[in-house]
Amino acid sequence: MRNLLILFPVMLLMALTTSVTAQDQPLRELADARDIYIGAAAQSGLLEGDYADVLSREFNLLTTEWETKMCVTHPTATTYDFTGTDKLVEFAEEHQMVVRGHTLLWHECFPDWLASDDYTRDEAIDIMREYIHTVVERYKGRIAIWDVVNEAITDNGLFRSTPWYRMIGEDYIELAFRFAHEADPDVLLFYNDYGAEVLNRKSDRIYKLVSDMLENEVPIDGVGLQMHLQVGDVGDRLPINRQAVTENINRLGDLGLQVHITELDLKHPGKADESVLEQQAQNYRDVVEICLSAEPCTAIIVWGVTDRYSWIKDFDNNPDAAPLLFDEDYQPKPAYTAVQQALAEFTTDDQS
Ligand code: 9MR
Repeated sequence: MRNLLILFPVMLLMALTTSVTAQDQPLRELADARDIYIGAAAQSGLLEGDYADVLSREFNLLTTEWETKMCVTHPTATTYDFTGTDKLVEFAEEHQMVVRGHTLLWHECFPDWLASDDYTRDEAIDIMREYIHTVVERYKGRIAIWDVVNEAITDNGLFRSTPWYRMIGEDYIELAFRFAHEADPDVLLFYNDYGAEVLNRKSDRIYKLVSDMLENEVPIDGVGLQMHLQVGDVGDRLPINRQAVTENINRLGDLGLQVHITELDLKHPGKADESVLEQQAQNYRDVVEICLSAEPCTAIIVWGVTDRYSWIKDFDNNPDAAPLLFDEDYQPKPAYTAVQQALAEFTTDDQS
């Protein structure tokens, strides 16, 4: 009896602490407990004050938003510039965050010096090999995951006519993965694209691309689904159909690949009123639940820390765009709470 009397307050305290921490736990602690990554895209020029606090408190993974693209890292034929990437990698290391390097080959941010297409196939392959080796070897053991090729397939399921494609041909993709693997055999290598979340012509073509790569023993570890979505897109009967996304993730998983949700944000027209923010929160919850319910999905990465610096503002010419988890003043939005709750509470039993 005496034991029980002593134990009771201790148990009460434990129960209270558990319910409080479930509410207040940073996203990264909840994600760590599930052994998945929760990440954000980041920019080196912003790494101070609230931005740095929120980024390091909430996320266990950092993606380099634009400073590791070729036009930045290899601006002329004879020079490299790693200033921004170095700062991001140092910040991540200081805060025990994993780094996702984004991205080695992309048709945008393609350097002018290489843009003439005036190279033979062999010359282009040599340039690519030297470039990939230089970048990947520099961050060996520090950048754990690379988006090797970004957006190489069109919405119609064709090879996009990128400069690399024109200079080298279809096999530029597999060569890029082989060079990255040579440079760092331990790094995880991803193909990344948008609009391939559900089952459609594009995701079918990507599925074939990565299947062929695996058949040819090309080192590839995963596929990134960007998920630049619009509020109202995700749901059981909506364009980003939960079941279709889950099927898509699982078929990639059946090949032995991981899937990362790499660039998640949810835009909306005009200003976001309370009901838009609520719907946005529900959509964020949907995406997190999709990832948690599909075993191959091992990372959810939002495309920015705060609405203040989202790319959507410029892209949509909408100064009121609020597509992320934290508002302009770094306050958590309903979307944040939804992600937090889903990470804390979701079980596959919740699915109908
Ligand atoms: O958000 C990125 C923005 O800051 C850069 O100016 C831009 C060009 O480098 O790239 C944006 O990120 C893109 C990503 O790399 C690939 N998928 C689409 C993203 C939004 O355009």
